[in-house]
Amino acid sequence: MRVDRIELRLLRLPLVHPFRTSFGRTDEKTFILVRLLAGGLEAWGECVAGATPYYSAETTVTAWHVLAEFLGPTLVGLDFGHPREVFPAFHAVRGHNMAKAALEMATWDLYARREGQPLSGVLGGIRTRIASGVSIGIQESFDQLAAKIRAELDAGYRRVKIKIEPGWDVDVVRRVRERFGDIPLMVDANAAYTLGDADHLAALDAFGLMMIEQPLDEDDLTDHARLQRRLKTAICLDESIHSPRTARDAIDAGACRVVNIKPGRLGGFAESIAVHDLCAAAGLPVWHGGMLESGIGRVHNIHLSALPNFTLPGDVAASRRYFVPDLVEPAVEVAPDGTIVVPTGPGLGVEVDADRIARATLRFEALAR
Ligand code: OSB
Ligand code: MG
Repeated sequence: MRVDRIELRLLRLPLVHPFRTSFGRTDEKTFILVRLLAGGLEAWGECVAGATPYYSAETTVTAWHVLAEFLGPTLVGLDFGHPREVFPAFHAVRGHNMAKAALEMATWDLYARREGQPLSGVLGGIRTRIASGVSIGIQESFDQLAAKIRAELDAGYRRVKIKIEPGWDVDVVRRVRERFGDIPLMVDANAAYTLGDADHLAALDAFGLMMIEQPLDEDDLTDHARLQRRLKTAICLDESIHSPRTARDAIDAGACRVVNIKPGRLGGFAESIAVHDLCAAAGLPVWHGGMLESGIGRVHNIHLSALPNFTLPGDVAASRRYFVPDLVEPAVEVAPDGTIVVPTGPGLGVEVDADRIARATLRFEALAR
């Protein structure tokens, strides 16, 4: 298989609701889409690098640079039999997993379309529907948070994750439990704490959380292991897990009991499947994270979530929480039972709306063989 042409587009889309975490606030989404053309077929990928380097080191500007100057030329020069050969072909480029993933995931879409199979089928998915949860940002007040939780539970979502930071944590969780009882609840700190906060975080043990996500620094497996020994609540790692090797090291160190898989953070689907399989073998459940993706990245995530060890509801939710209209037809919807259907058509299995993409495009570049 050879890619004839790669198109890069930088898009900006307003978010339906601003999203605030311990690392910052997002009002609009700036991101790169990649489109591959090969043998009369087209395929799509979405880069999850953001406008700012606060979740990870990559940004839309670094990703564009690495895609246009290094990864794009490598991919157009590559004759590959299967998309699992693509990530290894990018080996000479250190890091830049989000840029790598955008192209790699598009090659899986291309391969699936060529095979006439849904993307989930070529990835090894077994589910026809996936369980959906929501990630709720830091709010101005508890009442505002409670209103959001009420609306998401009413929409059917199967688990609620709330973002925490110092000053918006134990008391908020206590009040959520008082108001909503025994709902499936977890928290995400996005690395806002240090091991010195261990006693404070241990106060969360009283509330029966499903897990606490990424309490400490991205590169600190050792302190996560110390903290995990101190807590009854399971630690889930997000930012820390950027390769199958870091997943193995985290598991061996006892740094977590659950793993959040985001293909953008891991460099694509092949590496995500490797982490999925490694966690399954070690007896750790995984779930699919989200990066406020447009419909294109969102549908990629839905297909990967169909793999067997995605046993916990993920952050992959309905389009209407993020973008109205979305870039795909039909938009992603959540059923009243909190599930999302895995599309069954070839590749992504949804239509991409070229006009909406054109209207949101700020920058364009094409690379050809
Ligand atoms: O930590 O999971 C995270 C969004 C952007 C960056 C990091 C994270 C998130 C989310 C939102 O939690 C998940 C979503 O709704 O897409
Ligand atoms: Mg997270």
